[in-house]
Amino acid sequence: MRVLHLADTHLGYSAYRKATEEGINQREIDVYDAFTQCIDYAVKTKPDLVLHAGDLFDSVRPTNRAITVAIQQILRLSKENIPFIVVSGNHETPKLRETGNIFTIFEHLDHVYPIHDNRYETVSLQTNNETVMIHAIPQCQNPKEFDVNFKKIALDKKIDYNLLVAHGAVAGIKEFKMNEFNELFIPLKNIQQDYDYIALGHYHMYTKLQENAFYSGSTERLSFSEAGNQKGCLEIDLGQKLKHRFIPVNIRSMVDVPPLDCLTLSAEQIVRKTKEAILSIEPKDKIIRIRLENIPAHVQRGIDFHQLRTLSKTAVHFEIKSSSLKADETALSEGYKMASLADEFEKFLNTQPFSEKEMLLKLGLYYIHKSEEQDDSA
Ligand SMILES: [Mn+2]
Repeated sequence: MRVLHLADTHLGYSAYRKATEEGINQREIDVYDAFTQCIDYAVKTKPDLVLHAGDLFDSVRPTNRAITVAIQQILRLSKENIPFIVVSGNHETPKLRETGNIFTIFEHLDHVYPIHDNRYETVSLQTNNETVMIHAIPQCQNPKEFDVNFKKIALDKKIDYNLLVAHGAVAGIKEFKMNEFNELFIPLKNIQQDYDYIALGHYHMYTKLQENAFYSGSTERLSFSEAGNQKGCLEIDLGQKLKHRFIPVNIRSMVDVPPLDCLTLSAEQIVRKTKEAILSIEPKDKIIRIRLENIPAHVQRGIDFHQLRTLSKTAVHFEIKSSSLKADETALSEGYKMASLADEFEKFLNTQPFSEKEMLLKLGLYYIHKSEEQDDSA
């Protein structure tokens, strides 16, 4: 029996400002494309079933476009008679039950099994004379409810395969968490039962937890912390011995350049090194982050950030994160006392190269006093 396992497709996610010619956010399109590639693979290779371990959508109320993409792609599986079992993840599960789950729109599609009602459900199928039971645990309202659901699981030893599909952060020696406020933890003991396969979602990095348990990871890179990860889905062969194969999708390059320590560098050196980094990346169509750390305050002012941005304008997204020297910051906050707004304004004006300082000072003070009078009378 062959199973395709995917998770964390986050349909409806968008980021950065770059838009397509049609005016749609480029990253939103990228995310749809990655999901579509997984469905392409399923349609081509016809697995016995497809498991989606949650966070199909990025939010509780996905846009019409995200819903349309989901329906279109899931219908392709349905038409091929490929069962699709999907559990609701923390991103699409509403905090209040009365909001209703978007997964209800899948309820009347043939061969589609959306599991979203905050409770353990099973799906029993028969394919090629083999029987399989899928134990599915969606996101729940709280950790206690989640735990109670795991305790309800009963494996059926009479059938050929028992599979588990769940969404959450497995916690044992290491925690596979995303640091999201509503994430739920799956104690390692809950996945050490006698399952033939455990399909997990939530953690975005493709990870083998044990012989029979995997996170397939997300299908696109949703933050710079995922810059180095390959993305895709997992093909599982459940024969005498479990075989797994990672199926990579073709996605946009994301480059997170290792931070540059600028403590002892001049502005010119920083610009030169950053230029070199940009040119070696070949920015076109890529997503790039460059971090400049510990820049002394007086050096920071001499860096031509505009010039560096121009060099990378063919990128889909380019950001320079610069942090000034920590020591400077503390010195400022300890030794610095804020004077009155009028005094601060006068001091500031004296540092500026304007020729009509007298007039600006008079005008500025007039408005400051007027505003303070208003505050007093309010
Ligand atoms: Mn999640």
